[in-house]
Amino acid sequence: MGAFKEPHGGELKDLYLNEAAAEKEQEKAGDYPSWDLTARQLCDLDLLNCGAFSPLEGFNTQVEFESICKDMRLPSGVLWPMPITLDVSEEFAESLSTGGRIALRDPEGVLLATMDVEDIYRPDKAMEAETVFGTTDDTHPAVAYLNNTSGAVYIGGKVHGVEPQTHYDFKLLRDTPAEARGRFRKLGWRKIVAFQTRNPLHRAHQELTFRAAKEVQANLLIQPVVGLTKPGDINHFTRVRCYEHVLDQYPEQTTTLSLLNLAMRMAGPREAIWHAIIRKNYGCTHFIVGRDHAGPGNDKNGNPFYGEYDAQELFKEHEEELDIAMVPFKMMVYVENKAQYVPADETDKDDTVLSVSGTEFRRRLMEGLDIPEWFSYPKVVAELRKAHPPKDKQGFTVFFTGLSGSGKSTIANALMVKLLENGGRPVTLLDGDVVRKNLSSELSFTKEHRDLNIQRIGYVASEITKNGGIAICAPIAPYTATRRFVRNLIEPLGGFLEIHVATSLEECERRDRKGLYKLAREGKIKEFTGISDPYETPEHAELVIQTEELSPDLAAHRVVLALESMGYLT
Ligand code: PPS
Repeated sequence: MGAFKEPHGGELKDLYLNEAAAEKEQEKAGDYPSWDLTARQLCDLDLLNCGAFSPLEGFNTQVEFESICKDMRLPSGVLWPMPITLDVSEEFAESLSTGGRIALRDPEGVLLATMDVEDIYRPDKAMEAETVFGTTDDTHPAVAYLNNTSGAVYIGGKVHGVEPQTHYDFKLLRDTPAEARGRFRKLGWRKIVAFQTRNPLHRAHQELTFRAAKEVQANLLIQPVVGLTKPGDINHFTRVRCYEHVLDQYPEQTTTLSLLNLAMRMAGPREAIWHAIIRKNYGCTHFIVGRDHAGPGNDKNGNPFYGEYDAQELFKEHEEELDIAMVPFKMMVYVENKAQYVPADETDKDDTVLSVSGTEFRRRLMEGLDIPEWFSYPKVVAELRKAHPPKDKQGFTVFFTGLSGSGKSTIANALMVKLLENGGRPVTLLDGDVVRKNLSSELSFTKEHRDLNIQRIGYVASEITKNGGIAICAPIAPYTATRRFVRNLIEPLGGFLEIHVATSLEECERRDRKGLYKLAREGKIKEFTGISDPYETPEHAELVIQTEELSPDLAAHRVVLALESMGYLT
């Protein structure tokens, strides 16, 4: 690594056609078979087109794919650790033959690129999982993706970029490698150390990155991933606002921020090498590799997929030929008595070392508890709190289920009034009857239609919950699997409380408020729940209400108490 290496060196494979050629390709593309790119493929194509994946010139052919999987190299011998493949469905593959071209489009149908069909092949996915990710355990998100999401056939061939993808957010923070190199050149930056991240940055990260830059006398590029990261990560909109606050903490003119539209694979050591090659393409001379770089978490036995420092070791093996130097990440800890961060291996034995784990940080955020100033910056914490309000500010769904006439609607109405009296959040009641009149007026009471009805209710409730409101649902919802579907849809977005209104069939029939049971017994209403259609009793409801013992008012009060004890109401 030359000490004053120009940051703008190294050949970039920019795959975009010139304007005239792109126009011609646009005209011809109407006749090509057309493929709508998946979210991951959109990211891959974006980085292929702009040269971030140089020296790749397209999606991997079978020879390239197998060579990358087995040897971590392209057939030419050049180091490249990650297969970049275009997976498609069987049907689409059947419509193709080698020698032709296909059109690659975004979800709106905009033509982004065309591609030569050089190769159509069925990958050995078990081999891919084993060689690239070191496991076939689909707790690994990329293995799960391989097994459950990606198509059975891969298409390989050169890509011809027609139009860059439109990004509507943070436009000024998105750079192609050529633009970043140009920026560095303009600034006179000759040594640049890149920091890759998929998480919000706190004080320890600022200390660490700044120290890393000082250590190698380089400027700093914070380059967070805004494409696809690990499922469950904080969305990039929130993170970017946080990064902008952290940027103010570095001395002026030392550090810059640029977003990378990468679809991460969480492949640990191989991913570190891949990240470094991308950063070299961006004109960086150094790359920070930390503990458990791009780690996917634990496997199904609770053990980490990769060793803590495997990524650093693999990097070291290839550092020479990578032509970008590694700056190994030093864990920084806060020493209270010195009121400063120091590398974990440089503390004295009498030091009081403070730490907040990621899990503890998330817990404090979720519960609205104090986050100490030594841990993060107030502006960062404020952004995170806005995006992840404590439970008493989050949306939630109360999902009543029970037989017709069990009292669901009455209790749901009483609950709605109590919640409105409480104030603070908008309340929407999705009552069975009312939904059937509006949202599901064309549906019957077959199993298929009942499921569709509940899925629609679940979808509306999930949107309300996501946006901080309260949804009260009161359908019969007789099937366990469909109720579980709704729970799974909503739980990641806010609270979910399933309440079984367990009035017995005999009591419902005795009350027969709408006269429906009589008609059902007479066979005048078919597929009537409890009479001629099943009701699967909930086994995991948060609350069971016996209306024979409880007035609607008291039942609604019990729900309020349950919501309070779960933290959703104060
Ligand atoms: S489901 O199974 O959840 O889709 O049912 P749901 O939409 O909640 O049903 C709403 C009301 O439809 C009336 N009704 C019937 N219920 C059950 N089975 C049959 N065949 C049927 N036909 C009409 C019934 O009054 C339901 O209202 P509630 O409020 O539950 O009494």
